[in-house]
Parts: sequence; C-alpha cells; structure tokens
Amino acid sequence: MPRDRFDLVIAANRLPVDRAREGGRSVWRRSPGGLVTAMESVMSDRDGAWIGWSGVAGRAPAPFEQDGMHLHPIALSADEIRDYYEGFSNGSLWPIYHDVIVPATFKRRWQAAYEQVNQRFAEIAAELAADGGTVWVHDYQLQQVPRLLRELRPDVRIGWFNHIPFPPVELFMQLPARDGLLRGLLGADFLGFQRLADAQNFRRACRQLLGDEQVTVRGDVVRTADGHECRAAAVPISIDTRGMVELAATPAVQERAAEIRAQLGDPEHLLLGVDRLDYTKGIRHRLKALEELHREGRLDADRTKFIQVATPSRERLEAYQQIRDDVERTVSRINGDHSPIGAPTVTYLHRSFPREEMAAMFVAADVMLVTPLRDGMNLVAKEYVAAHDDSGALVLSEFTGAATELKQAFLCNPHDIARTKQTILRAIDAEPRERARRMRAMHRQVLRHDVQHWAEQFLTDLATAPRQP
Ligand code: ADQ
Repeated sequence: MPRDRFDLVIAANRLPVDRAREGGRSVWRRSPGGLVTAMESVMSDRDGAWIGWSGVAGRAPAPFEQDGMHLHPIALSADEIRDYYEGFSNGSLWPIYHDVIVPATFKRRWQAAYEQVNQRFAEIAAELAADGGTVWVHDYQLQQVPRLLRELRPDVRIGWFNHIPFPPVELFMQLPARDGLLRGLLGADFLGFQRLADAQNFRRACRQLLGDEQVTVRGDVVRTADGHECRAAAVPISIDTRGMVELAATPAVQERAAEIRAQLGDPEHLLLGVDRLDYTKGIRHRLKALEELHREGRLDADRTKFIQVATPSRERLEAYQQIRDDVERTVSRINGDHSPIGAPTVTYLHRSFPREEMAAMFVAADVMLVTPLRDGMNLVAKEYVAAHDDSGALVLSEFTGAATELKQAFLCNPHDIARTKQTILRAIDAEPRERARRMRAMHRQVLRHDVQHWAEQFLTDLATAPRQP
C-alpha cells in the first residue's frame, strides 16, 4: 500500500519527464510541452500524482517526487513496448483513428498486450486515488482504463481525454477490439474530445455497435445497461499561450530570429513547417506543392526559403521509415533541382530543439505551413499564432482540430495540390493589412483559450458530469 493517496491522479502513456545525463549521472528532466504546464497549474492547489511509462524497457524505477508532483513509473517489458505501444496503439489504433492514411494491422497478440497494460495502469491508479478522488486518463493508449478502474474503485470520478481524432463509425468498426474499447471508455463519467465531430463519432459508434446491449444515447450522455451515465463532449486543447507570447518577445529570441533569416541569406519570404515525422502530418503533400511551384517558376528559389523541422518519431515502425525516406528524397530533389550554391531552398532539420530555438523559428517565419491529412488539434498552429500578433500568415489544413478555432487562417485541403499551391501563394502575397487582421483575430482566440483554461474546463466538466442536455 503506498504511503499517500492523491486527490488527482493523471494516467498517461508517458511520464512528464525523460531520463537525461547531467555531470556524468542520470537525472529526470521535465519533458517540454503544454500538457505538463497545464497539469502543473491545476495541481498547484491539490495533491497530484502522475502515472506513466518512463521510456525505458524493463523494471520500473521507484516512485519519486518532482516539481511538487508524485511520479509513479509503470513497467513495460520489451515485448509489451512492441505489442501494446508500437503494435496495437500505433499499428492498429493510430491508422484507424487517422482516416486509414496507411493501412491498419491487427494482431491478437497486440490486443492481448494492450489489455494487460491497461489493467496495470488501472490497478496503480486504483491504489493511488484518494477516497472520492479524481482520475484523469489520457489518450488512445489507455481506452480500457476507465472501465477497469471503475470495477476496482467505483467511488472515484473518472475522466478521459482523447488527444487524437475519434473516427467515423464506418472506420472504427474495422477494429476487432471495437466493442471492448467502447465499453472501456464508457466506464468514465466524462469523455473529452478535441472537436464536437469527434464526440459525435463516439456517440454514434455507441448507438450503432452497442445499441442492442441497451446502451442509450440522449443528447451528449450515453447510458449503459447498469444505469451508469457517461457524458461525451468537446474540450479543445490549447497551449501555454502566455509562455509563448513572453518567450517570443525576449531580446534573445528576437535576435536569434533575425540571425536565422540572415543565415538563410535574408530571403524575401521564409516559410516554415514543424511536425513530428508522421504520415498524418501531410509533409509529403506540402513538399509536392512547393516543388511544383518552384518547377513552374512561381516561387523563386533565391527569394523564398523553406525550413522543415521533422522531429524523429516511432522509427522502428515500417510506415515511419517509409515516410522518412520519401521526405528526405523529395527534399534532396528540390534542393538538387533548384537551390543556388550555398543557400539551400529547403533546410531540413531532423532533430529536436529547445523551446527558445522553436520560438525563434516561429518569429522568423513569414508563412507557417500546417497541412496535416488528419490531426486531433495541432499545437504548432497555435504556437505560431501566439508568437505573432499582427504579422505572419498561417496556412492551415481543414483536417486539423485547430481549423475549427483558427478560422482566419488560409485554410486548405492538402489533398488538393492545385488549390494548396494557390493558397500558399495567397498567404505569401497577402497585403500586410490583411495578414494583420487575420493574425490579430487568431492571436486573441489563443490568448482567451489557453491550456490552463482547457484543463480547468475539463475538470469542471468531469466534476459536474453527467449533465443532461
Ligand atoms: P502531436 O501529433 O505530437 O500531438 P502537435 O499538436 O503538433 O502534434 O504537438 C507537437 C509539439 O511538439 C508542439 O508543441 C511542437 O512545438 C513540439 N515540437 C515539434 N517538433 C519539435 C522539435 N523538433 N523540437 C522541439 N519541439 C518540437 C498529439 C496530437 C495532436 C494534438 C496534441 C495535443 O496528434 O493533434 O494537438 O497531441 O493534444
């Protein structure tokens, strides 16, 4: 029995820290990202614990305290990483939840590992939650935790937030595990989705696939045969807006932004893309559009430069090796065909950067290209908008969650290469007044709806759920 129990327990696939080496010894370092900042803000006035995998295979390190939070590592064996994480989560669920951009693979062994790991998370959450406490489960890797936890601890409030889209029922029903996933989620009191459309997809799946088990859907509440009610609604995630606004305004970041432009030969137009190297992000489509614009002479390689940051991701999976090969081949072809000596048209950066460097790239860029084929939200779009108040331009795919909020962006359908090319040119050539008008409206939106606001909204919805429509 652990020493302490906690009012709020976060369960996520990963802990909010990474192992790092400092002065020859191994230490935990806080991982970057808005989620950690948001959780800090909601945990400051309650006892909080976070359970998740440490990122290393084998036995789990002992629980420890960091930044006022109790961190409880969950063990994953090498086989479980392969089957639960790389297999079921990223080989089965990820493609189905992202419109099957690549085919999904199903293996019974993966599904069994997923259930086993979800059970482990549920057991630890059950041990750590205080009487009547709150457990907030995150994302597609842990969809069975709500039901498993409710069986162990009927007294706790259980919420789940989906960081990625929830697919239309026609795609969701391909999953051999579909009923178990829905029943797993229905163990929660409140389910938060990025968009209303995602919550509607979930409710439709319940009605269509579990309707004969006397599951009823009324408004946004799903009621199961045993009388339990679960509310499913939209709570769009955001970023630590003030943190980005302040960082972008620092002299160091401003100077670095000017330096980046100078290093690229002070181009007239600097375009930027920042993505995990994932097939959902539409990097291939973006490069195709840019390559054609150069080939047709509609973009001038001396005056227009493009930086593509492509963060390494899931590199052991074949689909990710394939997208990396494709992207690197295309970048090198564009540069081979169009770059002047000493000033590549496309600067390709396949690595991680500190927050300050990311902010400097956002500040430096005249046009941000965010063109996913499907994305739950896309925080990069919001970070760029936070870093600019009345300059810059955002080209944004209609298939991101962010597009429902950032309506003044230059919206595009990345599948339509011809129109995407026109949209990129429109963003490049827009008058400063038009850019300022669009950017000011979007900047206000992300200032009002930041990640702290999101976390508070989620916890309020959870505390008051289910609420009849
Ligand atoms: P992701 O698919 O990882 O998140 P995204 O929302 O764009 O995508 O967040 C990526 C974050 O990583 C951003 O904060 C970005 O600045 C940062 N980042 C990217 N490349 C980096 C690099 N090279 N160095 C340092 N930082 C880098 C999932 C879903 C999204 C959803 C989020 C949050 O797929 O749709 O928006 O969760 O819910």
